[in-house]
This record gives sequence, C-alpha cells and structure tokens, in this order.
Amino acid sequence: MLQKLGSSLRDSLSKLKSSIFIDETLINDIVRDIQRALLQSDANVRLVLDLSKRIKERAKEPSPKGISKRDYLVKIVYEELTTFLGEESIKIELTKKPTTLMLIGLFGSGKTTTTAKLAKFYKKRGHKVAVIETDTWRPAAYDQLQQTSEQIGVDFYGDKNLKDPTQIYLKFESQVKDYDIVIVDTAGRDRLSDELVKELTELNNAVNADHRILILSGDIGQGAEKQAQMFHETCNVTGIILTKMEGTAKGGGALSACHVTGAGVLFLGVGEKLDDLEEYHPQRFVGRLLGMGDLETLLERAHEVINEEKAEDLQKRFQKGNFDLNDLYEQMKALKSMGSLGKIMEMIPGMSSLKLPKEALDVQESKLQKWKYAIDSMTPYERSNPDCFNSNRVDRVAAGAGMSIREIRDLLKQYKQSKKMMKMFNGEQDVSKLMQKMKGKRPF
Ligand SMILES: Nc1nc2c(ncn2[C@@H]2O[C@H](COP(=O)(O)OP(=O)(O)O)[C@@H](O)[C@H]2O)c(=O)[nH]1
Ligand SMILES: [Mg+2]
Repeated sequence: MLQKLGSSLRDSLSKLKSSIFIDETLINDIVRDIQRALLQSDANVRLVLDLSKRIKERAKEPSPKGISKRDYLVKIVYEELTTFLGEESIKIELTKKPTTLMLIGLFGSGKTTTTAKLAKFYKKRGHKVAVIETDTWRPAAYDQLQQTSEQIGVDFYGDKNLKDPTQIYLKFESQVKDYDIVIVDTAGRDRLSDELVKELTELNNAVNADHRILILSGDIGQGAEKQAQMFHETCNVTGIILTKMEGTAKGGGALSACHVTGAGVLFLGVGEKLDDLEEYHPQRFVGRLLGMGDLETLLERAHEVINEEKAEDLQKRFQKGNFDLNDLYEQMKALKSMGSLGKIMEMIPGMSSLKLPKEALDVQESKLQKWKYAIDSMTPYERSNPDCFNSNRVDRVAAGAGMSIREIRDLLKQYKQSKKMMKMFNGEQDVSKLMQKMKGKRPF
C-alpha cells in the first residue's frame, strides 16, 4: 500500500541515517525529499508546508540526553508524519444494541463492498450483524449485497419492490432490534446532488444512526477534503473509510485531507475481497511507511486466523521447545490465510527495507505450496521428529512429493530457522529488543 510514498520516505530516512554530519543543509535536503514525496501523493501544498516548518523547527531543538541527533530526527519525522496522516486511531464504539452504522458516499466509492467487509469484520469478532440495503437507485446493489451477505453468513434485509429508502428502512426497523450491529447501505449519485441530499437527510432522520460513515475512494487524493465537508453538512459524518488504498498513489493526500476535516479515518479498504479491510492506526501506518515494521498489526492478524485455541496450543508448544514440522505446517497455513506474503513482509520489522522484488515473493508463495506437499509426504513420526531425517528419509520424501533432495533439505533448514525464531519470540517481551534481534534475520 502506498508503495511509492513509502519508498520515497524510506529513501530520505536512509539518507539521514547514513550521513556523517547532521547539519542544516542535510535537514533542508531531507525536508525537501519529504515534501516531494507527499506532494506526489497529492497532499495539499499548504499542509505540506506546515509540516515542513514544524520538522525544521523541531530539528533545532537539542536532542534529549541519551538520544543521538540522528535518532532524534527520525523520531521527529515519524511523529510529525503521524500527526499529518491522522494522529490518533479512532474506533467505532459499540455502545448500545443495536449499534447502527449508516454508510454514505458517491457512486462507486465502495459503500456496498464496505458494508459487506464491515459485516464480516464484526461477525468474525463474535457480533450478530444485520445489513439493510436501501439503494433503490441501482437495483444491482440489492443482489450484490444479498449474495455477499449469504457468503459471509449475516442476515440481509431489503425489498426490491419499494422505491423509497426511508420506507425500506422503516419496514425492517423492528426486525433488526435484536442484532448487535446493523449496517445500512445507501444509494449514491455521481455528485452530491440536491436529490441525494434530500434522500439522505430523510433517511438519516429515520435511521438516526449511531455512526454515519462516509466512504471515499482514496484515489481522489486531496479532493477528499471537499467531499468530506459537503457530506458532513448533510449528515454530520462521524468517521471516514478510505477505499481502494492499495491501488492509488494518492492515498497520502487523501489521508491528510480527511484529517484536517476533523472526521477521523476508521478503516482502509485495500482490495476488492471481503477481507481487504484494515483498521487504521496512524502510528502503525507511518511506522510501516517508514519501514519500521509493524509487529502489532501482524500479530493482530495472526491472532484472527489461527483460532484462539490453536494459538494457545502453538504457544505452549513453542515454550516447551517442541516445535515440530506439524507446527511449521500450521504456521504456514496461517500465513497463507493471512494474505499474500508481500503484505505480510511489509509488516515484519526489517523486512520492508529489504525491498524484495515481486518475483522473489511469488517464488516464496510457490515454495510454500511445495513444502506443504513435502510435509504431506512425511510419516507422522517424521513430522513430529524432524531431527530423525537421514539421507534415506530425505530421498523417500523427495520421491513421494515429486521434489528434489535439495528442496527437502531447504525445508528442513527452514524448519530449524523457524524454531530458532520462535524461541526468540518467547524469550523476549520487549518489542524494541525483539526488533534488534530480528534485524537481518529472515523468517522466510
Ligand atoms: N481495489 C479496490 N476496489 C474496491 C475497494 N472497495 C470497493 N472496490 C470496488 O469498487 C467498485 C465499486 O464498489 P461498490 O461497493 O459497488 O460502490 P458503491 O457504488 O459505493 O456501493 C467495485 O468494483 C468494488 O469491487 C477497495 O478497497 N479496493
Ligand atoms: Mg452500492
């Protein structure tokens, strides 16, 4: 996500890290790089100039005791960029039952898709979710949401025969009382026309939603500011979700533009699939952009896919030090269901700065697939006792899996490395120390 912005920002930070003298010329240079990177991401010029001024001013402060000037500057850049792109994470509070969310926005911004993504997000967390389709403008919305709801397993409400959104909502209002969360999808237009304003105002009065969430496409860049203000006047927007953030170079501009409107960004849409939704945490996000890795997000995601029981079980096994090939297999499966390796790599400290080419990542994915075959070809005893492998066993597994001996040996090597990593994870509670240890190590 925002690869270009990320790599330009990382480049300017490495300039900082590798320079011998930290003087005004260097600081100006770095600030100019950051400006360029943000402007290319369609950030507003005035905001970028403000940011530059703050960085330069703070750079004049003497660095606190025990911190080098260089590290202090990295910290300043990190903090100022975080403020620029959102400051604090905000969350949708689920204070009452049902908590109602109404999603609004223009045509094609991603309302219906995001309705389904949110439904899945909350269902996964154990909430009882209902969705209501009130878009009578685009009949396809009904089928689209009905199908995805079925796929996710949440209850869908809608009526194709009614033409008035408010009427549709009122028809189902009493039926959705017992849900934890009700998500109302609405119709858009290609601009905020009088007709849409009238429709939304009426619906908004009827729904009286706890959260009115504006869906904006990230590719409108700084245009987000104006759109957010206009929708705010109509519906008093409580939060924003930026979609299509994975494919646009303008995401940085969109994020900073949302921030100035005062309505915080709740989530980012990062793909067309139902799982492509991320909670937005500005600090972690900037950490990722700057290549500091994001252990927390990674662990959060890992937690979701390996169910709790299994996670506990795995953790216990790691602690006892009897991590075997069965566990490696589970770990690989979990990694696969977390999404593409590329996305995961971005979150592991130290990995993002490796700048692995796309082809290398593809190879890794196919390697995982092969290793799966290999592990399948082993006997249960071998899986639980990987140390038993001699050349006979390696030969047999290679033949069984249709792989070369070298590939099997690679797998066993990988197993040993993972085991070592796991030991490290266990012993170390302090994240910064952990990051130190992980530097230069590659889990895959
Ligand atoms: N790449 C990408 N596409 C998205 C994302 N969110 C929505 N879309 C696509 O944007 C298009 C419009 O989405 P839709 O939900 O129908 O928009 P609506 O008119 O606001 O309801 C669809 O093709 C979606 O698949 C996203 O986060 N990333
Ligand atoms: Mg729609």
